Amino acid sequence: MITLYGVHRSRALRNIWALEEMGLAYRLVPVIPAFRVPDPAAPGAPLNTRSPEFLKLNPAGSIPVLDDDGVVLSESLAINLWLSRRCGAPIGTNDLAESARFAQWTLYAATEIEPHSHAILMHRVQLPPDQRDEAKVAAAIAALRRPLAVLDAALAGDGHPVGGRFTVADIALAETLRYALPAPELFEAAPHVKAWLAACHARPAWKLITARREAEPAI
Ligand SMILES: N[C@@H](CCC(=O)N[C@@H](CS)C(=O)NCC(=O)O)C(=O)O
Repeated sequence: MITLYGVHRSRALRNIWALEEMGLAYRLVPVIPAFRVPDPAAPGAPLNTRSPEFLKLNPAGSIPVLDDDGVVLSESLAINLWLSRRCGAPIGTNDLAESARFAQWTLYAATEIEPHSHAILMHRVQLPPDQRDEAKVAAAIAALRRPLAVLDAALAGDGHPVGGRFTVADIALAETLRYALPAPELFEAAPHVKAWLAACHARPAWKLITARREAEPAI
């Protein structure tokens, strides 16, 4: 049995997306980021990332965590790489070379894209207005121009980063790039990326999980 600890309004969304695309049965245990809970240590507080029982699962104190029949993993993108082996094609793979390419693009997403796209999301959307810094947004946009050009060229071939089909590599890239959407000028300069991301977001699994995400309480 697969258990995923997290909520849709978090990086667990990329694992929920993969699980839905793969058609794997799973149980979702809501664990809320502690910073959204007014008093995370209060008796009766909802299960959160500072709850002692959750810290036993992930001492790093962050969601998501996956428990797949006793294989307990943290790090959202590593979880999707595990799932890709577990379920095989078409979303995953059991082919060694393809698996390496999934890792390549997943690490590219984690190291070259997410730090900058996350800065855009924070400073254009999530932080209170008095804490936003447009200089940080400008630096993040500048840093993302090359990765977007690299991905644009990769997508110009068969429309996907790996294997000519939608895979966990698409999920890693789409979910990290989504944070940069508040900087639309980046996507205007990368037309293949823009069209590919729209196609990712037109998928039935994405529509299902974003509807659930909207219905989820804001804390
Ligand atoms: N690199 C980690 C980041 C996990 C992470 O930062 N999760 C956030 C929610 S999106 C969290 O749990 N924050 C809770 C906290 O900092 O207490 C991953 O991709 O899984």
